[in-house]
Amino acid sequence: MAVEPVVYGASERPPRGDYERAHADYTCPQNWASYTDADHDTYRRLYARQTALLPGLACDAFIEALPSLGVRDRIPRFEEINERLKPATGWEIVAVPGLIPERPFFDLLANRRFPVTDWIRTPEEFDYIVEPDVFHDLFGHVPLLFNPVFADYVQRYGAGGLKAHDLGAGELLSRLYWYTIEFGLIRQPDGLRAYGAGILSSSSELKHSVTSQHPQRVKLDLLRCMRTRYKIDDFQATYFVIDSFKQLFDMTAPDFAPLYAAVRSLGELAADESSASDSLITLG
Ligand code: HBI
Ligand code: FE
Repeated sequence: MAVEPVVYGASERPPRGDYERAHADYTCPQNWASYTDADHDTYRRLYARQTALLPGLACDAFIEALPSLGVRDRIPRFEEINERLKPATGWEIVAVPGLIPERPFFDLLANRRFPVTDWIRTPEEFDYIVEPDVFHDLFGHVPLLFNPVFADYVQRYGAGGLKAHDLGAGELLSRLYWYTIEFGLIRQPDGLRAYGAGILSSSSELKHSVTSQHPQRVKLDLLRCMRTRYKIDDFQATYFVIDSFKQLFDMTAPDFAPLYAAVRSLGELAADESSASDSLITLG
């Protein structure tokens, strides 16, 4: 099927996957047999490198859930993960050819179906890739879907996204996705840790997000977050910090429509801009 370019973050990019194979809801078969030995080896090497970096930087809930992905020496079959995931939190992962348009994306999340890109980066892209590939989606996003409270937040996010899309506020909600599900930090009793998939699947941003003095870290406030633009191809200049997944779930219970109006009247903030009302989180 012909597919319109997907707005992912602030830029439109031609989609990379094979969308001809996608159904109307953009899901497609994983086609596990099509992975090459090089693909499986890339996954194995990415998994090994990333797990070695987690202690002291990734949140406890992620480290605890990671083994639920199962095999680590090859790309897992999605149905193998679903056999464990569905009973755990009612979620299942579905294969997609890559980035998909906003509305079908929100619709999948609202129905506890997480879209996982079916292709993996080339060995030359080992250290960095802008678009999400199967390693980013599986390693970064799927483990926390085994955590009941976080899994409920992602479903609530999807439902909110559908409403936002119909109100023309999809970009504002994509900022909430960006600064929580992709790049969120959480304060644990033993210190700051990462829970965002974009950080957890990055060999360089994981340490940076939790230990660097350079970025600002702001206590998550929905309005502040939705006012804040983001960069998709560099470390974040601002990270938003929560104290628990329950806090994240509870704060997204009310209707977002008043927030959209407030963003419009207060105006937007650049990714590295600070705001007088920020509650800053300092290191150490
Ligand atoms: N599509 N497959 C996929 N994965 C994403 O994370 C994704 C997407 N489409 C749009 C999107 N994310 C963001 O713009 C959301 O905030 C809507
Ligand atoms: Fe992602």
